[in-house]
Amino acid sequence: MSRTALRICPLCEATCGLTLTIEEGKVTRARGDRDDVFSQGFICPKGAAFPAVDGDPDRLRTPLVRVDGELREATWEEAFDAIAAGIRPVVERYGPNSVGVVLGNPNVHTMAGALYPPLLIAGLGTRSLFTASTVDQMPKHVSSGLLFGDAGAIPVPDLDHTDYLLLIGANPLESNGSLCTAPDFPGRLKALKARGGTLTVIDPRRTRTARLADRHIAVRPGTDALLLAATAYTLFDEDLAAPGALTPHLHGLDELRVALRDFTPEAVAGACDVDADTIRALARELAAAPTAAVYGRIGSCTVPHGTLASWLVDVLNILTGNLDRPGGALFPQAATDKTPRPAGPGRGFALGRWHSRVSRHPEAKGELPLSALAEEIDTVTDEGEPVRALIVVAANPVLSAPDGNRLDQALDALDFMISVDPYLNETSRHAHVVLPPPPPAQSPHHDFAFNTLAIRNQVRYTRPAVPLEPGRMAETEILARLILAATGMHGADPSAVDTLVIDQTLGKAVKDPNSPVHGRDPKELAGLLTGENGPERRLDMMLRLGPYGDGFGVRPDGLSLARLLDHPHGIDLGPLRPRLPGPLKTRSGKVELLPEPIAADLPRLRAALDERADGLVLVGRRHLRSNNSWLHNVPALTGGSNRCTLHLHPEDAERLDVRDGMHVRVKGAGGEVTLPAEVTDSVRRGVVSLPHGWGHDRPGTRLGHAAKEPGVNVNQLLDGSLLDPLSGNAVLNGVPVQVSPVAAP
Ligand SMILES: Nc1nc2c(c(=O)[nH]1)N[C@H]1C(S)=C(S)[C@@H](COP(=O)(O)OP(=O)(O)OC[C@H]3O[C@@H](n4cnc5c(=O)[nH]c(N)nc54)[C@H](O)[C@@H]3O)O[C@H]1N2
Ligand SMILES: Nc1nc2c(c(=O)[nH]1)N[C@H]1C(S)=C(S)[C@@H](COP(=O)(O)OP(=O)(O)OC[C@H]3O[C@@H](n4cnc5c(=O)[nH]c(N)nc54)[C@H](O)[C@@H]3O)O[C@H]1N2
Ligand code: SF4
Ligand SMILES: [Mo]
Repeated sequence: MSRTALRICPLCEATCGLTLTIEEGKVTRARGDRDDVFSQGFICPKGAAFPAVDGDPDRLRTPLVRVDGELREATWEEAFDAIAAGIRPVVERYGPNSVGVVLGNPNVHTMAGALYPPLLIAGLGTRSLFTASTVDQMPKHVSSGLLFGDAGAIPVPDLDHTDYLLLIGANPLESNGSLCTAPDFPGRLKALKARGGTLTVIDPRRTRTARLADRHIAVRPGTDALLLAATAYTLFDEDLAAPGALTPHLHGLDELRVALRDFTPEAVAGACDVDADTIRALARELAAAPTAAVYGRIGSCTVPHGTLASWLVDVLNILTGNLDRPGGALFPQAATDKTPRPAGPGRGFALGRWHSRVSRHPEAKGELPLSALAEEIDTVTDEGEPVRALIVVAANPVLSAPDGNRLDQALDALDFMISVDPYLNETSRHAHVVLPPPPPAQSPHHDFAFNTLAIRNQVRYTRPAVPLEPGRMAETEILARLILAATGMHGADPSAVDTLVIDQTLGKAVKDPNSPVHGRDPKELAGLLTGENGPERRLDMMLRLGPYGDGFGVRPDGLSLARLLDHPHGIDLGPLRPRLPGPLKTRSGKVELLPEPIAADLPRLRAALDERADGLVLVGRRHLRSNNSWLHNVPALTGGSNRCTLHLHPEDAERLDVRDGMHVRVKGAGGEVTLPAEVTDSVRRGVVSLPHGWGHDRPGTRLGHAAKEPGVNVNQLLDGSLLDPLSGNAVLNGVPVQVSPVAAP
């Protein structure tokens, strides 16, 4: 007997709706759901491999607990007993900051990851929080925080309506898009061209995306902030700056003009290796396009001037009048967003409210740099306690963060470590307790994060496609029990966590004059919530209080969980619409064009005008059939062109006496790796490229397939000292390396 069930794909940010075929409790096939309101049937090779990802025999089935130095299968009760016994003494003896929390990328792809980690951090009261954001998009949060007063207010390019798209350091043909949720990104780029629009791509590699472009600018890695500053300069210089309807919402336009005056196209050309005419042409095209959207991603964030580049992306959107207008870059409005408050001054965005203990890195958005995790564990200072216990949820920093070898040793020295992870991998192998979440088919799904970054407002929810296997525990329950065990309430009913959140949220809402439930009785409202369990009731509450919600009966045709369950393929909430000044939470109530921390960082950018990399620099790359460090164990997604090789330009290869397929040694500040070279002119001269997430050759893991073709860990080339100072984001691109040929092993 076979049946089908719907499941939103969790394997990238595109959030496609899938139709799963289920035979005898196992997922045997995945197709695109043609009726999905957002993805309309699109699926990529990764989504098609959902059954293999879900059914990977190496996924852990039971918790593991370390006994006499060895990880052994255990019951859930034993695992949570061990957690309470392991964490509490550390908190009580050394204080809350001695317990670190590490959150990895899949937390934005699970309901559990959205709903529980904030409570874990608050419950512990720890400031030792490290997440994948500081090896990714933290610069964008910081620039949004400074410009708009809200680190979460990230404008999204209006892909389906724009006339001109400028993509900077993004390769959506492989990544399927990021901070821009758009099922079938490739199809949407082709549609842009088909309707006569223009695509410009800035990338040191001629990627599949760059091949689609009308103009490809192969910038020198790490210099985008200079290039964008010169583009903004040109808009002022040629009287092309025309914010139009945005003008009343702007503060600091004249100061911005003055601040950019040194960044002429001629001044930046040498550093960027882009001629001044190209930069002027880019500025003129942006200004002339009826609508245009500027968008930057990994290549613009994971670089020394990541925050400045991210800021300049929006500066260009603003100067050309394209922020907050259809066809430009707009702020989505998700169904679970908070009730919009009336426009006006807000509390603003603060940076550096505290600092890391060892290198004194400022916090950003409550986080410390993931690059600093190892030193926060292994270095003793006069001030404060090192991190002695670690709770890792859905993260593999041994591969995804700089200097994995040092982190490997640091993790080994911890008093206690917990991993919530389906795999025994490079990171979780150090844990004292491993808590495995069920595979995705057994988990419910709603995209709390990505709906706030989607190119169309829409809402979807899928219940588990297959019931939990015997012995499994839902990840929501795992995290709720983990919170209780780690905060001194071990053994309490896990639903108490959800009840607490619901009571607090409703208690606040009834006191908020802008809330649709102002003045009502929170107990009555809690009684109205529907859902089969705590997480569903919380989703119901958020939907009903949200901008499209039924307000608990105030707007009878508004959203609720029940309404959503009646629409299994989702509910479309329309195209992105202008929202300013609504999203602004700066103290001035305006867009702050030249915030003080940005102005203070400009001298560092000015100094970069004279920098010239004389040797090779390293950049990353992603492959369509991969996802960071954790899909290399699925045979259907490895092999072919998805290999860990060093891309090298033919002229560099010749100079170094390297031939295609030959092994090369790559050396960086943090170490060296040896791997095959692939000679290709898809990288520009002076640039080599290595994918991340590889290096599956450490002992004590259970990744049978990945270990056969382990690849090397690119992040071993980094020593963790290179950061964007404003955001604490790791510099992963534009890193100096040396390459030399070696005899094949
Ligand atoms: N050099 C270089 N390094 C990079 C990058 C780069 O471009 N270049 N990219 C960076 C970026 S953008 C990111 S986001 C980070 C990612 O860094 P991480 O978040 O550390 O890495 P992932 O490989 O995504 O691993 C996540 C972990 O989650 C586990 N997992 C998978 N599904 C689930 C689930 O449903 N629940 C739970 N609890 N766990 C799950 C996996 O087994 C894996 O151990 O890497 C960064 N590192
Ligand atoms: N298939 C697949 N999809 C993924 C992932 C994956 O690992 N595999 N990871 C997911 C995650 S966690 C994220 S954050 C997103 C990332 O999504 P994207 O940002 O689209 O990802 P990348 O493919 O790394 O594209 C970054 C591009 O920046 C270029 N680049 C490097 N340095 C510079 C520079 O200094 N300047 C400029 N202008 N460009 C530069 C690189 O050559 C590369 O082509 O992808 C997500 N989707
Ligand atoms: S594009 Fe992303 S969300 Fe869509 S099927 Fe592929 S991996 Fe899944
Ligand atoms: Mo990421």
